[in-house]
Amino acid sequence: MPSDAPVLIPILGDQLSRSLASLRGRDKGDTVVVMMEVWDETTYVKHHKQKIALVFSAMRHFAAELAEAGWRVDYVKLTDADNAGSFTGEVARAIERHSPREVRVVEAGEWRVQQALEEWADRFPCPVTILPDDRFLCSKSEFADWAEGRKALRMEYFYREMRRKTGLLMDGEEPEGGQWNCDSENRKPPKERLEAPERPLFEPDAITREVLELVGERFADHFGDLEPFHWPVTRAEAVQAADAFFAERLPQFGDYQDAMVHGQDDLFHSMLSTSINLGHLDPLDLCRRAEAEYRAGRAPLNAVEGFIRQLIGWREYVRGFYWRFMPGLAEDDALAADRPLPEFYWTGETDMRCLADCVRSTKANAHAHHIQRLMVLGNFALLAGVEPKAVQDWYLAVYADAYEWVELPNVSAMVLYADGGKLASKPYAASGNYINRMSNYCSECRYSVSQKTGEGACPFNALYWRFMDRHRKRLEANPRIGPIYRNWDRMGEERQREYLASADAFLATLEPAREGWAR
Ligand code: FAD
Ligand code: DLZ
Ligand code: SF4
Repeated sequence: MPSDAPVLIPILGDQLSRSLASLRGRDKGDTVVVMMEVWDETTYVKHHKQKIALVFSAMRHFAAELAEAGWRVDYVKLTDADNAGSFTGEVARAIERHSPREVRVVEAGEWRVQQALEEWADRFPCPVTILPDDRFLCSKSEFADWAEGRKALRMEYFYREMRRKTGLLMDGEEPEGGQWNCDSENRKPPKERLEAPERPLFEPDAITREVLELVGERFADHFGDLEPFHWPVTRAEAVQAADAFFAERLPQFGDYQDAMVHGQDDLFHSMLSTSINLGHLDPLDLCRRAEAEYRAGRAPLNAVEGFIRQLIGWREYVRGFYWRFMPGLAEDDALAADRPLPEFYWTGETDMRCLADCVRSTKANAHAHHIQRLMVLGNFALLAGVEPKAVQDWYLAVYADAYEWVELPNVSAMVLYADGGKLASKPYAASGNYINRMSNYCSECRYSVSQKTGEGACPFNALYWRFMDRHRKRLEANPRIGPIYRNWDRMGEERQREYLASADAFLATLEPAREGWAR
């Protein structure tokens, strides 16, 4: 190996941070960065077209910025004739081109990819160093220490640790305002004419247009609309999106965090998850900015605490949870759910207005907000007993912010209770009442939310009781659910039979998804 052999730094598509551990402090003259567009990553599930375009465009912009800053960047396009199709294949080719003295890579976000990285040391002729991804506040080992010996891993207690660790919204040893969690102040139903300020929409530049053309040609059979495409694809654009969120949406983010309005796809949400997950925005920076808005009196505590809780609470927590329970988490099926995913998850063709609107937004924008994902799309999959693998594939395929480390705990544990309750103290199961309270969907739905059984009744109502009845053995002892069974028992057998018959009749109308949508 020549004495001037460089260090090879592979950067994966969700590692687009200038302060990435593998780049930090490195001598540019002694380094080759390799970035790779590969078929394996685009097709391990058939991602929404906008997600592929977003990742490729962001990667190409990042490579150009690194090159402009003086780094030597070797960028492999999907269309390169010799493209090996996988990270391992492409790094092997890069090693042939550059004869590096070492490969240094930051650990992968997804278990699947990390397995491949861990084989590199045996496969390649030079040493391979895998660095921890320190863009997270809580390392994998810190989470494991926190989880050790606990029977239940409740996010709330983890979150308090993260508040103490960062000092965010702390008043000495106590939480600012006297309570850790303003969740109960994050549930205002939408007002008649609830309208959120427009968010910045980014027009595709020449790099993005080239990518859009590529995706349109090569991934035509993937789910979702490719255009209009307005995602931020650079750090500068992501910062602009964050600025607009803090200035215009944050103050009402708290009140309407759980609200849903037909046709309004993001309300007061930040729409920053894609930029955070790609590495363009640092979650801790965002939390500090949110806190500054509160301290300056420009945003109320319920908004700022709610936002910070999502980032240093839920986001960090699900990442720790993922690594603690993989690979088993992907196989969990505590409720033995075995129904195929209904076709309407892909087409949006259903008379259930709430579901149709959530799928519409998913298809058009590669996005739906949290309560749509949890309490409409997720709630239906839970109540109908859809098999976890099919639900996981769907969520991983359809959202522009989806990476397995964040998608899987949300889907398997939070939505489907497939982990048997390690994450949530009870299933997030709800009847039509909840959706009616938190949205304006029901007033124009062909189903009646107040009707409990029969052909015109909101299907969520009977499905809810069917779910409760089926899982009584497991759930009745749960102090948060047990009392619900008193209501069920009071109905009497005949009424119960009507509920169950209604649910079964509805389920019998569901068309299973055709093959080939997700994989
Ligand atoms: P905001 O409402 O503005 O929240 C701010 C930020 O908090 C988000 O950008 C995100 O980074 C973080 N956050 C909020 N909730 C969660 C959560 N439950 N878990 C982790 N981070 C959270 N988020 C993803 O980033 N990728 C996914 O693949 C993903 N899959 C999900 C699947 C299901 C079934 C559910 C219920 C939630 C999922 N989420 C996922 C979490 C959440 O829905 C999205 O992060 C959010 O909708 C993104 O929009 P936003 O940036 O406007 O979020
Ligand atoms: C999501 C994605 C896609 C669609 N394509 C690529 C790609 O071609 N090259 C790449 O480096 N990353 C891509 N990604 C993101 C990766 O899937 C992501 O970095 C890993 O899954 C993290 O473990
Ligand atoms: Fe959804 Fe039921 Fe309301 Fe229709 S009535 S929008 S199906 S909750």
